[in-house]
Amino acid sequence: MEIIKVQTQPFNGQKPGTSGLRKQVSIFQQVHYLENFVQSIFNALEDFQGKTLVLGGDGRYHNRTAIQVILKMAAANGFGRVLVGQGGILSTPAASAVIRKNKAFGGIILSASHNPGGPDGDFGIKYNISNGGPAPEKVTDAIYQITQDISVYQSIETADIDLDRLGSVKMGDMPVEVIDSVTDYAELMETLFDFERIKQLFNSGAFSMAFDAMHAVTGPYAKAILEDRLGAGNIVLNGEPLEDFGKGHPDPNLTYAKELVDILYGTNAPQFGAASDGDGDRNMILGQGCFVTPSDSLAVMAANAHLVPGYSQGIAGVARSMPTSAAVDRVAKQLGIACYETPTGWKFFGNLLDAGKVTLCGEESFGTGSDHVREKDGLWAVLFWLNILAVRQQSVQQILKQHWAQYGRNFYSRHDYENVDAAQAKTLMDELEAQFDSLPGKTISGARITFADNFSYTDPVDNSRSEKQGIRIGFADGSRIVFRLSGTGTAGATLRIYLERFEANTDLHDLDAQEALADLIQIADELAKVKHYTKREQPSVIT
Ligand code: G16
Repeated sequence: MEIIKVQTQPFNGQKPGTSGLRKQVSIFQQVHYLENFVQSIFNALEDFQGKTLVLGGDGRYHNRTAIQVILKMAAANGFGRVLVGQGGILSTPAASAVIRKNKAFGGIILSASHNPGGPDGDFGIKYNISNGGPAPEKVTDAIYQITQDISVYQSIETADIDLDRLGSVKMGDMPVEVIDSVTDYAELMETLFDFERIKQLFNSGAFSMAFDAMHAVTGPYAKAILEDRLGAGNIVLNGEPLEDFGKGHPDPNLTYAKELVDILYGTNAPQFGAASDGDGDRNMILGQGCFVTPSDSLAVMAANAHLVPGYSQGIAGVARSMPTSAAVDRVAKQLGIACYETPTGWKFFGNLLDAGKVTLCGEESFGTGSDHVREKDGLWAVLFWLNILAVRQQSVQQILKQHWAQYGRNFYSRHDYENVDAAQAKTLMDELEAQFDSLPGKTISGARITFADNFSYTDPVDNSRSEKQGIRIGFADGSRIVFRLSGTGTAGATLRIYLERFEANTDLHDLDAQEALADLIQIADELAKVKHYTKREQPSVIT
């Protein structure tokens, strides 16, 4: 096998964001762009020679091309073998499961998650370590450093392999195994959930569901697990993965999964609805005419984990990202278990999960997961809910209402201003921060501010420190407004405003969240001059 060394020059801006490097496809298509980043990943790693790499992506445009490039570079750089999903497909949680099951050295996942795909859409790449989870900041920082002065990458000259044929082939001297994308993952799910009981629920004749795969990666997984193994019937919508996601925006929320939302809020709605995103790690949970916020979903899961076989022995602790509502904190308190608050980004849960400090974790950004893998997991969350529904024999709405009655309701909403001017968004954040000293003690529209800070986090396992993870404004009644700039967008800046208010009074639990949070929405605008800096009258997405 002849290794070729290709001279190259650094590209600006190859800095991984909240979850890997995400850019427009046209940027990734520049000569050497992908190669530079892949070589920088390899250069940042040590002692991987002869070891196994897992490789797969969400099937978006450029996925197949990138996989062939990475295979050749993996061979030239000395990996022992690569496990690649059939057709280049592996959902993010499935990739995590394959890394763990095969004790691989690590994995490369090609995805821009919920961002649109196609020639005019986005592409992305991230590295996962041997625990199956996203590389921690010290690794992504090292990768970025290397991208800034890279001058050569290694590859081999050889024909592409057939990604659609299962089995072992060689890329140069390196074996490549094309594996079934679903099997390992489906088997793992069977060890966690009561498949028999869920089957009975589907067979009862009184229960049906709709699952929206949004033409993204979960189609084959949902068909294999929900339709074939659990006998749910024909319940998968948009189940064929398409390179441009059918020109949709594969983000499972009330705005972008409108087709599913209309079904669940329409006449003859099924009892349960769910959707997942581009790479299968996010989930949205719906009942008949009812939406479960991701923050509430995490809390309900924690409170009902004892009903689910994989978790019935008890959960060690829970973790949530800082902007996620404190609903799960209340459950943790009642269960007498620890609750950790981390910065946004699944990578921050890795150490807590590895150390056995937490079993369940979740984020307001439609992510929930557990220690079964080291990524958030969309279908896992759907199965978790199905297991709860099968045991409790109640509707989603009943379960939610009883939950609020027991723990109180954390009214919650996130307002996104997408693709606003980046400089203006930064000024908004800077000006907010400049007010920190004067805010505590101040009363705005009847609400007294008790604290204002920029969240920082010290990892309790390795003591690593992460600063400036989002501006928090806290109020005397426990309400909270959080301001953050997204780390996953690729155009302009996306401002996220997270609003939360606790309500103990059951009589008020049926209020619409936007109504219950109206005062805070007004205060957020006043404090940060949101309309002024974003030049928008309304958020682009409300969840
Ligand atoms: C990624 C991260 C999540 C994070 C989300 C939103 O999700 O893995 O941990 O919550 O981005 O991040 P931001 O608010 O910075 O846009 P995904 O599904 O895009 O990989």
